[in-house]
Amino acid sequence: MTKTALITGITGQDGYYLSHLLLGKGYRVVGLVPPERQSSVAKLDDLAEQVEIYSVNLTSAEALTQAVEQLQPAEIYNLAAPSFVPASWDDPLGTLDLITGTATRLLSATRLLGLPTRFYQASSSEIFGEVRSAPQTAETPFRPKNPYGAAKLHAHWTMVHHRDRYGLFACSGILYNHESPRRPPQFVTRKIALAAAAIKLGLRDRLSIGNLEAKRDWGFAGDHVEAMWRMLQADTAEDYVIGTGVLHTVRNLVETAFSCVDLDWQKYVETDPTLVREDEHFQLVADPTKAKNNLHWEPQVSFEQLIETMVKTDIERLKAGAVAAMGAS
Ligand code: G4F
Repeated sequence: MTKTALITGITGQDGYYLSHLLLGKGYRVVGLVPPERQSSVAKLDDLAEQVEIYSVNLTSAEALTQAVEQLQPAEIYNLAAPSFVPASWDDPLGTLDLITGTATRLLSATRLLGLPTRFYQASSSEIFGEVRSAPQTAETPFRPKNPYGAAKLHAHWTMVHHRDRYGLFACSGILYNHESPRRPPQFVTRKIALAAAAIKLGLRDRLSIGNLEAKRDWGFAGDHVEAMWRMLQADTAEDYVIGTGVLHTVRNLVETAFSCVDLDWQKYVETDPTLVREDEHFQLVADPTKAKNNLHWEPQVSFEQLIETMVKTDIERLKAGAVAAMGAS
């Protein structure tokens, strides 16, 4: 029988790669997209015709319950979130409501309807925040440092409560940074890839960046969504950290991207103190051993391959006039 997968946040980067994976496995894929965001369905490109889109207000418990009842999904992937971390300082309450509220409403719907639906909660390394040890596992203490991380942690605990108290098959994937050519340009990998491509083509001449010494565990989004699916196929519902286990600096990222187009980054890159975030001395890096052992999951795409693909894709897009040369700052 065809399995139905319900995805919130389907029009984002991860929604695209997850839909692609699930369609390839024969799932019926249904995305819940708020009425005011229907135009974003075009971002699914070639997949837009292959998935079903339901127009549903994610802040309405009634609407979400109706959708779950009607669709009886085998799996729910709750990916919806405003994902740019600095923006969460501008709207802490809106961030909390979308992230925690949607998780809570979906978990409650599943429980109240008594369905055997398996539930994936998109969590984030931002829940670890001010870490005192590296690398991190799912057992590492949580000390979020911003409203985004706090909201993701609240959603994580809500999921744990539903698993413990009501026996739902629910899990969190605590994902580290995961990137692709589909990443919006305000995120640092895409910002740098797009700038390197545009400078190579003579479309701009500078890149302003924040802290060059900031470090992240950057992986490929296509690899990370595979881990989401594997978590829901496991015998037991458990939480996993998902990352490469390797830290790189923003400086490494810039060097790698500019070397893909044979440019000396130091001639083009300037630092802008207004883009530097406070408190970034923490080493957010995954220990993916549990995912390797239990889920047989390992990242397939290296940091260098990822950045090269992003830069080359942006060169092709710029040549085709399919993207503006200036990304967000
Ligand atoms: O690309 P970023 O903006 O991603 P960030 O804040 O780490 O968050 C991403 O990953 C999290 C973990 O998976 C997710 F929860 C979250 O939703 C999102 O997907 O910044 C990456 C690093 C930071 O250390 C930042 O300070 O790059 C540093 N950085 C340095 N210069 C910059 C810049 N980041 C941005 N966006 N722009 C800069 O000019």
